[in-house]
Amino acid sequence: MSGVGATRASPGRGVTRKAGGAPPLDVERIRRDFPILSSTVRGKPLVYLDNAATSQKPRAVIDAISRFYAAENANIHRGVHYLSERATVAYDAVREQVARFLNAGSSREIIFTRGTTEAINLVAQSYGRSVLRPGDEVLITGMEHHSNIVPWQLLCEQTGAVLRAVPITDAGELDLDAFDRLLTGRTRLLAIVHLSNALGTINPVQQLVARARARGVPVLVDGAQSAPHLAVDVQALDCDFFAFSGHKLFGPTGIGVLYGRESLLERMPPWQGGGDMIASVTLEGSTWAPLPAKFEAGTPAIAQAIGLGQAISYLEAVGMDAIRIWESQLLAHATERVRDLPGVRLIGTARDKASVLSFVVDGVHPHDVGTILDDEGVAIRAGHHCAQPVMQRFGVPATARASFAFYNSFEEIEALVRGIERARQVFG
Ligand code: 7TS
Repeated sequence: MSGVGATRASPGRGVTRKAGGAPPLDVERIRRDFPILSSTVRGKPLVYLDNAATSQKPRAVIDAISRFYAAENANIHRGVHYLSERATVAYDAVREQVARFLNAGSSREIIFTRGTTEAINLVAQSYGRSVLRPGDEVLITGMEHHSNIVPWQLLCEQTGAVLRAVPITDAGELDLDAFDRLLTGRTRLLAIVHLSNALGTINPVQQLVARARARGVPVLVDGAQSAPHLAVDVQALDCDFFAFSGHKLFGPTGIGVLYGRESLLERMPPWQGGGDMIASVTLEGSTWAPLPAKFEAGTPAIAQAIGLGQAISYLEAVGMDAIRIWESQLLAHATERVRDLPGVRLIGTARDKASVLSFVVDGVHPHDVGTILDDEGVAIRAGHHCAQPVMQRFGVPATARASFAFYNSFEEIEALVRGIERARQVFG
């Protein structure tokens, strides 16, 4: 590993272990690793509850990126010189790290992309376009982010295939009977969100993958929201594709990951052509590089990959299990406090949820809730969350959404509650 990976943050500082028990988080100490969390906005301490949109970055990530540009910058896979070799080693080491993080069988199964959106488009355009015929079906659900809807709509227009969606219940869970009816001999691909960004629902992905694979249907899992909050094991899930974004996982923007089952990736054609993805080029034709390079045309996001590696190291030092426990406590407390406020309706009350609390307040537009909260230094998101079909299903134009990360505290939930109460006083 190059010097890039040698200086690790010490997230372990932020974690204390109790003998015998689960390791609780020392949130105060963790927060000190995230410079932005000690800032003020509009004269108030920042309360950052918009983690589903993007998460904040620990100093380790910020420093790794600036160190790369200050001391190690070079292009990869092409230079014979010292810096290029080091950058190549550092970049390739992150691929190994991601493979371990997801428990992939091999780093050949890890493709770097710009993010979840690009990863899904890659599967649609490479796998989907080469496999789908008129009348074939792609199955999604009614709780997908637009980035797991629109690429399939484009693909269906290109191929004559048909897009179907599993409906959701009033609680925001998948209708599993409908799922069984919609998964048919015509289904060629199932694309399903792991953790819904608009509702917080955790879908029973392992069970759904088993049902799909029993019928020979490959499955893509949109892990944009799950990877930062749940321990992910792609071999246990047995999915064929899994996508996530670096910037939601405490890493930089501009980098994401597509995990793909090697046997499928081997059969898929490239989706973009250019440097680095070829074995040889003549003016008459070209042959492709082996995995994973076949799917990574052009100079990749090198510094961002290195930042992502640091983010994963940080998360692993804190511990995904400890994170899950703390975030469950936060969500349970926030749910209780917000649900009990007069005039508030929660959107998304699934039995299995994580990190997301969506709600509407009687007589107050979600944008007004967001503006009043912003006045108090509380950052939430108000809108359709790029999940318009979810809004249509629940008959609301938008929701207010607080979304949590492991650095959030119970005090911050009180700030959220005070802000919602104020919004009711001002507008209600
Ligand atoms: N899938 C899900 C479930 C998401 O929540 C998002 C982004 C994406 C895909 C797309 O990720 P990207 O990194 O490629 O843009 N979700 C949100 C959100 O909830 N608020 O802003 C972005």
